[in-house]
Order: sequence, then structure tokens, then C-alpha cells
Amino acid sequence: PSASELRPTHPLALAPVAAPPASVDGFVRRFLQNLNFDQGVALSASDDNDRYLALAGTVRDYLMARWLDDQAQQSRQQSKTVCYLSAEYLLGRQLDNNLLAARLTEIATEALAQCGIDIDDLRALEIEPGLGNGGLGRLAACFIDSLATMSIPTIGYGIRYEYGIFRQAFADGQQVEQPDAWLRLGSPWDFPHPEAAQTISFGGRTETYDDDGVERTRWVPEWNVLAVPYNMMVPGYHNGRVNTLRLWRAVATNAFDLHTFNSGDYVASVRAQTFAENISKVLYPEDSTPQGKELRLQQQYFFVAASIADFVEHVLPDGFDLTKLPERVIFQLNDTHPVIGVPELMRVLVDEKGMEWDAAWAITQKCFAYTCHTLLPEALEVWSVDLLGRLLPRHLEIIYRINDAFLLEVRERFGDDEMLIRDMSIIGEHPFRSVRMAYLATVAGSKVNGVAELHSQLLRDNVLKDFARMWPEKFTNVTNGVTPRRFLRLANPELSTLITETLGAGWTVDLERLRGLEAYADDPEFRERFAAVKAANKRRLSRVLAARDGTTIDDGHLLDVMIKRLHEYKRQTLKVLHIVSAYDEIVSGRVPVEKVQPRTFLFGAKAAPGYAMAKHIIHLINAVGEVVNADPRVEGRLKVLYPSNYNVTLAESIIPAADLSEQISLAGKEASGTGNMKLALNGALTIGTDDGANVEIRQLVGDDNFFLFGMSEPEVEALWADGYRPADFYHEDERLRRAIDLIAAGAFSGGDRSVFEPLISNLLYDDRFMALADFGSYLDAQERVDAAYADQDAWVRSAILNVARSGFFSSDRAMRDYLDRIWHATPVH
Ligand code: OAK
Repeated sequence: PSASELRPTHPLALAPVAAPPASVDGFVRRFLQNLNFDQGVALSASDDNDRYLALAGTVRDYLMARWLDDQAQQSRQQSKTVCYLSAEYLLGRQLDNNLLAARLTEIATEALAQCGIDIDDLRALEIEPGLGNGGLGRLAACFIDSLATMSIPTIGYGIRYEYGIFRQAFADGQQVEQPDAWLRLGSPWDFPHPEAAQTISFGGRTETYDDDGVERTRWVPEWNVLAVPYNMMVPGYHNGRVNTLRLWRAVATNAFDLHTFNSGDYVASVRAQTFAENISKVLYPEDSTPQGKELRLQQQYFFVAASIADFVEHVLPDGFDLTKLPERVIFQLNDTHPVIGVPELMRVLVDEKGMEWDAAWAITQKCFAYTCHTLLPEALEVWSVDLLGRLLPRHLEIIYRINDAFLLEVRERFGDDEMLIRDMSIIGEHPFRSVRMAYLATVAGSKVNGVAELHSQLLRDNVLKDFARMWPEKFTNVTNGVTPRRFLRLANPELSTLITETLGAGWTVDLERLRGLEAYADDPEFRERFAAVKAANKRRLSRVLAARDGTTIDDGHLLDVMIKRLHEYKRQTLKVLHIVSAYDEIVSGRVPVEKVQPRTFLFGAKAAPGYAMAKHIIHLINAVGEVVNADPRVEGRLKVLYPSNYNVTLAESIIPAADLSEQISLAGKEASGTGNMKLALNGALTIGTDDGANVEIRQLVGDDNFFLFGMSEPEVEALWADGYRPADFYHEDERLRRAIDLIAAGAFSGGDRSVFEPLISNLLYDDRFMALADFGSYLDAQERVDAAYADQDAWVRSAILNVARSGFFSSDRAMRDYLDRIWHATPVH
């Protein structure tokens, strides 16, 4: 018989894929099998990395049957799939999350113990996939976790960067960046599928041709690369669901270098290959400050074009009627990075599938929705028309046509107001002719959402106000959320146990149940246990820091944490000014040292490598830390810690230990924040401005359990309109003057006044984010913190109430909101 006539007949070949038995015995067998047959070593000869890889492989094996089943179901079923398009996924370590999801934690621990292995030793080996910068990337990771847990058919699409976010080290207090070779020890969690590769084209020109009397356009590209998918498992929590995260890697095509190769220049042909593979080489380390680099546009088009083609060709059944596409998919645009997908889908429908423009546009508009994650004007992505036209000539034509039709609509609606037309055009003219990606997304999307109430309001009122006037129903809010599996259950096992013993187990997937803890806020025994958990988490963090940096957290210290990207709008400088002021008050004898509440200030933050001011701030934090930590006059009272290379793994140790959460951005600048949610959920009290999701946190936890300070957004606007002069605040506030003078005088730079001069003059004469204006109010709030912490009983009560009232911030709730307001997809069990 020919191969095509062969059919499986063996009973094993006919049976569905089976997971190994969920027992210690079953786990041991599979683990040893993987160690021997996949890693090629005997247990006795294996090292920790072999063992880690075999362990990861074993966990994978348990999830495999469900995964294969869910993938098969995806093409059979008729229900809608959420395709989350994101240039970043900041996943964090996989092992523990996957063990937890599959209910294997105890079994695996015991199985390895019976093999003479401490599972903790293997846990520590995993290098987290840092395929994101900060909030936006971590949010994507929380969302896909929730979608799997809620059994929503989802594919996360993104890029498999060979190098993720850089490793941060400090040299003389200054940031140095090192490459993050996260794949170097193997990548047990993903599966390459070269057979499902897509060819992605770039460059060239367009031409028209006659198609049976109809004039059509086609793209004649100049070069191409292969996009090879790597699939990762996204297991739901305790529900057997395993969704897929599909990350694309760029590989050179043969066609690409054939010409050069044939001409005999082998070296040039290899160079060409390197050029193609550069596309997925490295994550751009800029958070909210796009540089308009060509390679970045290549990355964006590369992953979005591959994802759309993948969905249309591989996920949908053969012969699918594309007019029904909106019933089967919603492409959610995670900020503007994937927005080039809009003209790409138009190109596929019109040029490749021969659809009429209007029909294709109606479909496209239903298939996309756009989430905006910023308010900073410099974060709104624009691409120069020159660059876009060179790299994607057909897409530029399509964008022009979309814009023409859109501007006609604007004229119909608002008349020939040329100013308005210029303001709303997808094509901007200044300072250079460019495509405004947020506008394209807003025009194309079925919905546009902000990520917290205040942020969505400001989008409607300021950033996208003309669009909101035109299509009020398009705009909606979905307040962000965080996954309680990683950020409570895994990160804070002791608190999780206490909650489960108090309320039962259901809270992990129904976080509003934490409300039940309110009843225990006044229970002395519960309070004592809660306080003991916090103390234990601080000791655990202290051990982690001791092992990596040789630093510790002293007993009895209030742990005050500020963990987030380093950015001027987040105002790490305001925090430093507070520390310098507290230090100055003691050493100048203005406050007796024994009156000071002992505090450890902990920072975690990376700066974009090209962001000079952010790097000055890092240097200042380290410089202040060095002086404060070495000064016997404040010993035991003030301490500054700045562990390098803050990432998801470190966050999981810091968050459960924190007492105070610093959320001190200038009002109107932080879209939402999600660290604020994680910290409140773990019983830290927030000191914060009325910004982003802080507003909702405060409303929920109550004013008594939150330290509010600073100007409100309208007050910020008013002061700005008035002509803000930071130096006035410097002259009027003695504490501020003393703190700034101390830095300026070189107290933290060995007497050298030049070191922090750029930072000081920026504060005094520019201070775009108004740190000086909020300083007085901030210090007053910090005094309230000290007073509150002195009453430990009351503090613990507030901390419990923070946990009890943070259930709203589960990403499960956020996903329900997206499903109801935007996606209209349903679970498939
Ligand atoms: C990154 C690049 C471009 C635009 C925005 C970002 C970004 O990370 N934004 C952050 O998104 C988070 C998730 O929505 C928010 O919590 C942060 O406030 C926001 O800065």
C-alpha cells in the first residue's frame, strides 16, 4: 500500500494521548525516563540542570494530553477565539506555576525527594523568560493565565526574543546592561513547529494588474523571512484546560540568500542570514518611549503578519467563509505595537482573498479592539511615512485609503473644519510626515479601552477626545487586574494557607471571596497569625537578599518598597528626596534618632539604556544608599536597599514582605499600575497619589487604610496652566531646600558637586513631573505612615482590610469585563 493508504490499527495508536499516573510512583518513573532518554544521563551522573530539564519535561508530559486535545478542539469548535496580540509577555518562571496548575506540587516534591533531590535546588535554576519590559508585558502574562483558568479559547501571539530584557548590574552605583541569554541552558517549556512556519515579506513595491476586467493591486516584496512558531503551554488553574502561547522566531529563508550564495560569496550569504534572524534577536528595552527604529517595525509586522496568517490558515478549518471571521476571532491589540495588523488583515482580505474593500473593512473593524496603556505623549507610537512606505509599501497605501474614508466621515459629521481634520488625521504632518498608530487603532477597532477608570476618562477627555466625540460608544474602561495564582498563591504560600484555613479553598478562582476576611480584621488571634506571616515573609526576603547581595532586612523595620520601571513620571526622585530628608533630620539633630520609626527602603527598577535622566536617578539612589547605610548615626534606623536586576522572580519575594507600597506618580500620568494591586493584595498599605488604579484601590480599601497625598489631576493641570516654577517650592519649603542642598553639595558624591548637577538643575528649573510641588504633602503623608505603624494592632487591621478588599483586582474579573464589554466570547469546557 502507498503511505497515504495506511491507517492506524494498533490499539495504542487509536487511543487518546494519556497523562502519566498522578502519583509519586508515576512521577518518579516519568522523571527518570526523561532524565535517561531525553537528557541522556543516568541519575547518578546527572547535574542539576539535567534534573531541572527532566523535571520540566515531566510536568509537560502531565499537561500534554489536555493541550493536544484543546488544540484539536480549537479548529473543530465554532466558538470565538481570543487572539491576544502582544509584542511582550513578561512570564516569570514556569515550573512552579505549571506544577500548581496541574496539582502536582506535592507529588513532584515527594517524587524528587525519593530520587534524592531537593526540588528547591532545581527551582532556583530556572531563568525566567523576560520577554517584556514592565507593566504591559506582565499584564499580558496575567491575562493569558486568567483566560486559561476561565476556559476561554485563547491564543497569545508574540515574539520569541532570543534575548529578553537585559540583566541589570551596578558598577559604582551606575546601571550596566548585560545580555539576557535566557535560552542558554535549554528551553524545556516551548515546542518549535518549523512545519507551521509562515513566510513574511518586506520591502519592494506595489503594482496594479487586470483581474478579469477588475483592476487590482498586489505587493511585489523584495525580501522575506520565515516565522517559526514556538508553542508554550498556558495551563488553567485546576481546570484541565491548556491554552497556547505562540511566539514567533525569525529564521532566514533559502530564497533569501540564494542569489548571493550562487555568486560564490558564501560569507555574504551567511551575513544575509544573520540579518534576517536579527528580527527576533532582542527585545527593545524601552518602556513607553519608542525610538522609531526600523528593526522594531520589522518585529511588529513580523509577528502580527505571522499570527494573522496562522489563524486564518491553520486555526480556522479549511474552506472557512471569511465573511464570518468576526464570529470566530477577536484580535486584541495590546497597545499600538501590533496595530500594523489592521492594514495586514485588509491586505489579506482584499489582495489575497479578492474581497471588496468595503466588505473587508466591515470585517476588519469587527475583528480588532485596542487597549491603550499610556497617557504620555512621547509613548504614542508614530512611524515615519518614509520608513513605513519603504518597508511595507502596500500597507502604507491601505492606511492612506483607510484615512481618506475616515476623513470623509469626519467631514460629514463635523463639517469642513480643517483644524479638526488635521488633528484627527491618521497621518500627522509634524515634525515629519508620519502614521499615528493610536489613531489607526482607534479608527479600526470595534472598541477602545483604557486600563483604569481615571485613565479611560482622560483618554476620552484629552488624548482621543475628538474620536470619543465621534464614537462615544466605542470607548470603554477595563481596569487592570493581576493573577492571584502567581501573586498570592505561589508568591505568598503562608498567607494563602491562612486564607484557605479561614475561608476555604475557592478564593484562588473567585477572589471576591477575600471579603470574608473583613470579619477577622478585629479578631486578635487572626491578626496575630497574619502578622506572623508578614514577619516570616520579611525573613524569607532577607535570606534571598543575603544570598544574592549580602544585604539583610532588620527585624522590626517597616519595609517600604518602590518596585517598578525607572521613569521620571513615576517619581523615584520624590522617594529619594524623602529618604535624604529623613536622614538629614537625624544627622542634623533636628529629630532625635530614637523617635524615628526604623525603616528599610527597598527599590527595584531598570532604566531604559538610553534614558540618561533615569540613569542619573539610579546612580543617586545607590549613592544615597551607600552613605546612609554606612553612617553609624542612623544605624538600625534607616537603610536603603537596591537589589539589581529587578524581575518577576524577585518581585515574588518582595511583594509578600512589603509593609508600604509606594505609588507616587504625578496624577494623570500612570495609566493604571499593577504593582499597586499586587502589593495591596499581599497586605501592604499604599502611600499614593490619586492616579491610575490607585483611585480605585483607595475607594475599595477605604481612606483609613490608604495614605493619600499630592495634587489631583485637575490641580496638576491648573498649576501647569498657571506656569509651574519648581524653584518656588524649593525656596518655600525648608525641608525640601535642605534635602536638595545636601545632594547638590556633594554629600552623596564624595564632595563632588558635578555628579548630580544635571539632576538637581532638572528638578529646580524643569521638573516636568512636579516632584517639588508634591514634596510637602508627601512628607506629611509619610509622617502619618510612621504614626500609623507605631500602632501595630491598627496597622495589621488595615493590612488585613487591604487584602480583604482587593478581590476586585483579580485578572479573572478583568477578563470577565473584556468578555462582556469587548470580546463577547464564551468559555468552552
Ligand atoms: C509600554 C509601552 C508603550 C505604552 C505603554 C507601555 C506600558 O507598559 N504601560 C503600562 O501598562 C500597564 C498595564 O496596563 C499599566 O499598569 C501602567 O500604568 C502603564 O505604564
